[in-house]
Amino acid sequence: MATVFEQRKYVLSNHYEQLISRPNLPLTLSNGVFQRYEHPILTAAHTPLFWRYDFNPDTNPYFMERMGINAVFNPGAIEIDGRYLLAVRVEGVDRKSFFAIAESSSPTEGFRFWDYPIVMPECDQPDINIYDMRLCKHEDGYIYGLFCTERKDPNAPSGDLSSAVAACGIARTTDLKEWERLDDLITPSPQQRNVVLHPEFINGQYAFYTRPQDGFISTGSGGGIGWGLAKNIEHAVIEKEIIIDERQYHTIKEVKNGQGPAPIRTPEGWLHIAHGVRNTAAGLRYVLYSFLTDLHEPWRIIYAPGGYLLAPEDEERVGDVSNVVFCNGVIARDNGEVYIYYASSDTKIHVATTSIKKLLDYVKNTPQDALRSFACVEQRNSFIQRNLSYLHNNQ
Ligand code: M1P
Repeated sequence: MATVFEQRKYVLSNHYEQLISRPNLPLTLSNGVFQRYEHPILTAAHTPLFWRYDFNPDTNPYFMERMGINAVFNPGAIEIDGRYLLAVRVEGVDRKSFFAIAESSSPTEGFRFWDYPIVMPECDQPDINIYDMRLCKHEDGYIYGLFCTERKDPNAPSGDLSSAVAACGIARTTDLKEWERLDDLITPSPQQRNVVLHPEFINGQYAFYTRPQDGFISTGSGGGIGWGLAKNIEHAVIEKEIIIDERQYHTIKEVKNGQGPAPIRTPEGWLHIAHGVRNTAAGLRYVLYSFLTDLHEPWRIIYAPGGYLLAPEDEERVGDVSNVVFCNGVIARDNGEVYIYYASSDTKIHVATTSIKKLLDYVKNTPQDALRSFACVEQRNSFIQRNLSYLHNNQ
């Protein structure tokens, strides 16, 4: 008769293989801007069993989970030689995040984690938690990973075990396996999160989208997506930081916002995906929005559609931090296809597919936020009127 160990190992291994090889079909209906899929592409259950279970029957006769994984979310993304690679934020049950690469030959299904998570070297001042890596293939030849490094606030009063300081960690690689850690980014702001490297030199310097913030959670006076240049990347210092996309009262980004992945180069400008946060009686709500910046001045917004591009829907709305979608990874292929990798509620990872052409159409033809109900009704009524007169004249 099979032992408990053998039975459990058999059942769990079968279930795991079924999950990993499950097809993921596009949903039938869409808004035409992007296409959602029926399943998340990665969940905690997709992490290898040998990350979580001791496979030795002598030391684990009940085949118990020894080192659980709580969630996988907020992945950076890159395509290398037709392989789709995600630098996933993996969170253990101990609350600590780390990075691990998941790979597939398909952009929408079949992602498997590499055997080992990334060993990210530490700086002189060790990180307590690292997360949300933005991958950027820079024109200097390296792949950079910019991420949030979080450490306990040294000035927190005794007894305050929550206050933390967020900064931008920088590392580079050529193969996503060996990483060289560089100095953390220095900026005029006390804290930073959601910092993203621009893929090209600007005036011979490294260019960054930033998100200055006064505190760990609250952006305080430092709201908005910022922009700054640094002379070198090994000891990157931004001396002058400007805000290029401000938070705004009673919009989807009234509380905070942040650049998502590195922007996508298109013939008409740089396409950006970002997240905006508003307050509700049920807490913060995170949505994705998009805008276009000038090709030669990537800090200057030339199209800013009003409202959100993608908001949490159905099961995406529930998780460790509910009512959140967050994106720090996108793959834009040479043939114009775009894969938006987004996480829901700090718990799992999904893909939405679209194209450069569709996103350009979206950013150019979606009206700007009119900012007042009266103006929004005017905007919508003129839209309805154009539609009705078109329908009337073309029946
Ligand atoms: O919990 C939602 C998100 O909160 C933070 O983002 P922001 O700094 O914009 O508020 C990050 O911790 C992010 O990882 C998380 O998904």
